[in-house]
Amino acid sequence: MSENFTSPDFYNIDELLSEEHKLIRESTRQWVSKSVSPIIEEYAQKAEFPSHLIKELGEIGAFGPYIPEKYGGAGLDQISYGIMMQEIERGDSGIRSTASVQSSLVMYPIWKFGSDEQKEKYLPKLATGEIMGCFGLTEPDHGSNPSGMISNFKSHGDHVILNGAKMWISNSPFADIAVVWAKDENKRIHGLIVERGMDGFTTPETHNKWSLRASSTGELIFDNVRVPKKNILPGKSGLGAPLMCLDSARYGISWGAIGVAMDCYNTALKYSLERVQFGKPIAAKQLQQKKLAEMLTEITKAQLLSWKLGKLKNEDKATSAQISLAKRNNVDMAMNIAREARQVLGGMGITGDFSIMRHMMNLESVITYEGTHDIHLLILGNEITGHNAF
Ligand code: TGC
Ligand code: FAD
Repeated sequence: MSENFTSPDFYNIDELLSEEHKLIRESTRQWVSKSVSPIIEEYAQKAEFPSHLIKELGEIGAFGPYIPEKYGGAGLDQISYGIMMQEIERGDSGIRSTASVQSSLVMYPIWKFGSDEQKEKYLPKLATGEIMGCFGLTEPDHGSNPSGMISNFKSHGDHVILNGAKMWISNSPFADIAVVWAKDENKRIHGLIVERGMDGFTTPETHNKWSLRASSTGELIFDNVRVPKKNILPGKSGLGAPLMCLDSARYGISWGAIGVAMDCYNTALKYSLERVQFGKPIAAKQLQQKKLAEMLTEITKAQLLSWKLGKLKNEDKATSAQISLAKRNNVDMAMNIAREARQVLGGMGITGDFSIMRHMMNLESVITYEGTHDIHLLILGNEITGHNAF
């Protein structure tokens, strides 16, 4: 990855960005080039999360960019949030995961559905990274269908008793708090803030991943955990509450995927200009040019999609189905570009000397989490036809 990375901008999309957007992009890009790119391959090879980046992510404003400043956020717009996710995911999807879980899945629900006391207690510390959070929705037997969840709590004086298990939870092994979704005695879903150290609450790590190796993933186990009632998010209940958080995170992923695609495209372009076979750079061969031309076409379409979605989000007009379309399209686009770019590099493409193979493996998680590729198709199918085919 080049120190002086310049993003492809074939349609002058920069004209659609404000000076502030471009400054945010430049500063995030510089941070990624300085702090992420040089170390990330080594951490991925070791399957270790680079925890020293947490403080720096807080310093560059990657935790809660659109959360109001009075709660420690940066008070920026949705396009700024997207641009930050794009630049961070250019470095690695796992680092973007950490930023988007903290922002969209932990800070967002506390900000949107939390009490004043919860907001004041948690948001400023989450914004700096002094404390880290995770989001527990998926269960061993309920992934695409979270409404079937069995995690539950029963009232017990000023506490509730929480039981159940969550699986595939980003950052759970080191998180200080977990925003957990569970059913009350009436089978209504609520969000609860569970703190590390509460008796009966454990977070075993998930090992042997070939994807998102520089991100820490684990379980959340609740064995009669006593959670104070004041830790329940009072502002919204029902499945719609966690789905609103997912809308915010899925939007950020639509931008993040563009960052991965840009990095793969740039790496393939540079390599194809330098690699000589049959007496010429392979960039002079029609088949390689087809790959590069199609990559640039797809990146350009994705850029326009996410930018327009960001405008709609700024106006609070983006629908869930529009967000599904962008997440689904852009992650698929990035996967196809990573595969093609890997081939442009021939054998070198499989090594850790280049970022492409790591990106490609990471994308296998990104296309699965936050709603699988097929679930987003079904969300669109439902929107178009009015028939729920889940
Ligand atoms: P359904 O009956 O359609 O809806 C239930 C209630 O929710 C409302 N609703 C929404 N509200 C806000 N935002 C949305 N996007 C909403 N979608 C639906 C809906 O109106 C209804 O409200 P009400 O008042 O009538 O009760 O629900 P369903 O059970 O049929 O499921 C719909 C489906 C399949 C789309 C949903 O379950 C789904 O999206 N499944 C995928 C699960 C998923 O994405 N899990 C992600 C887990 S978190 C994660 O992966 C983090 S990775 C993080 C990282 O590392 O970056
Ligand atoms: P399943 O739901 O079992 O799906 C298996 C296959 O069946 C998929 O291809 C799916 O598309 C398909 N399928 C399912 N239903 C239908 C249907 N109705 N029609 C047709 N096909 C269908 N979750 C969290 O809550 N918090 C996190 O922080 C988090 N982080 C994650 C990090 C990683 C690295 C990974 C891999 C996952 C993470 N997840 C997290 C979980 C993720 O959201 C789920 O893996 C995802 O929602 C899919 O659920 P599942 O794995 O149980 O697959």
